[in-house]
Amino acid sequence: TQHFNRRLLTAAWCRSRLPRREASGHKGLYGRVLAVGGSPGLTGAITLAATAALKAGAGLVTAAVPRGVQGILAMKTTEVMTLSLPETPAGALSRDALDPLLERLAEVDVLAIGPGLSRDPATVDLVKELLPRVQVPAVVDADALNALATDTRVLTGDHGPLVLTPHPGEMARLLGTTAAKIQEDRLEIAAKYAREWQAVLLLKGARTVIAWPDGQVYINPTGNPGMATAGSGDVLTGIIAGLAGQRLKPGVAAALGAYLHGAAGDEAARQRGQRAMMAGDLLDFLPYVLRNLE
Ligand code: NPW
Ligand code: AMP
Ligand code: MG
Repeated sequence: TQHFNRRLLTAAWCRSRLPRREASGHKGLYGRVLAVGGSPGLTGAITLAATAALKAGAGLVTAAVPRGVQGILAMKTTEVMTLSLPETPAGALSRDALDPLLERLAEVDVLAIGPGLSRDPATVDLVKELLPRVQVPAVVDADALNALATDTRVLTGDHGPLVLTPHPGEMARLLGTTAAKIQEDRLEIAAKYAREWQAVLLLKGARTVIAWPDGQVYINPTGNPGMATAGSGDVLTGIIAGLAGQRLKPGVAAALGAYLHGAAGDEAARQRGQRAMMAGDLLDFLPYVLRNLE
């Protein structure tokens, strides 16, 4: 058995780590976020993630998407900027998106990648070539995790600071096992692979586990089953990226993000009910959760 410290996240812990808003602050100070994802049929995921990053306090957010869905993103969002990238015949990001992405990454503070990206083989190759070359903190979710599951050498090799946010199904793909096996041993598995991959590993589901590469493990008490709804995880990805953009360490951004996301879900459940609530409601209630925690 391995050794790790486990702690339940508290409001006090989170409050003391909320990024400050300096009187003389400007948007560059609060972080430039590049959110990469989206494909035909999955445009909501990247919209939710990019919007969540802004609502969590990021200064500037750009959604980098395949050319064919750029207009859709621009229509669905207002404050989010868009970057149009080369696409495959199926409309997913192509390998040719690598250079423009690397160019833009030189100008941002944090990357979020995966929501709605699709599992197109060309996109899978793109993710595996891109991630080892990213130096800013990267929040890796959804189909970007599925891409890494085809070859986990990206995780065992040299890489910049990573926050991996798998749900049990995605974690099972990364490890070549079943979601049921992951659920049997959530804490131990999260702690083990955070160490092994030297990444912050946030394992989603009721009582989300946030494991740091140094062996510390946090458990999130907020959230409810109303959050088992389409796009819920995409909102979490954006919140964490938005917090990391405000210069929080990746492990702190992940833990605080999970807490705020769950608290927004709890407020959404209180006001709208667990059955009816949707991922967009988490965006609606995040401002109140942030304000009340201050
Ligand atoms: P089962 O068989 O259902 O029980 P996928 P996805 C399992 C985008 N989205 N405990 C689950 O198991 C995402 O961003 C776009 C146990 C199933 O096998 C991605 O890009 C939306 N098992 C893409 O769609 C809104 C669990 O995992 C598998 C589990 C696909 O993402 C929706 C399902 O995972 C979506 O966010 C748990 N707690 N949780 C949009 N509006 O644009 C999950 N599983 O196949 O990776 O599908 O998560 O929907
Ligand atoms: P995803 O499957 O990527 O959309 O992520 C789902 C999000 O909803 C994660 O943040 C989960 O932790 C959260 N969630 C799903 N089901 C529950 C639950 N029963 N209790 C608390 N949080 C949940
Ligand atoms: Mg998801």
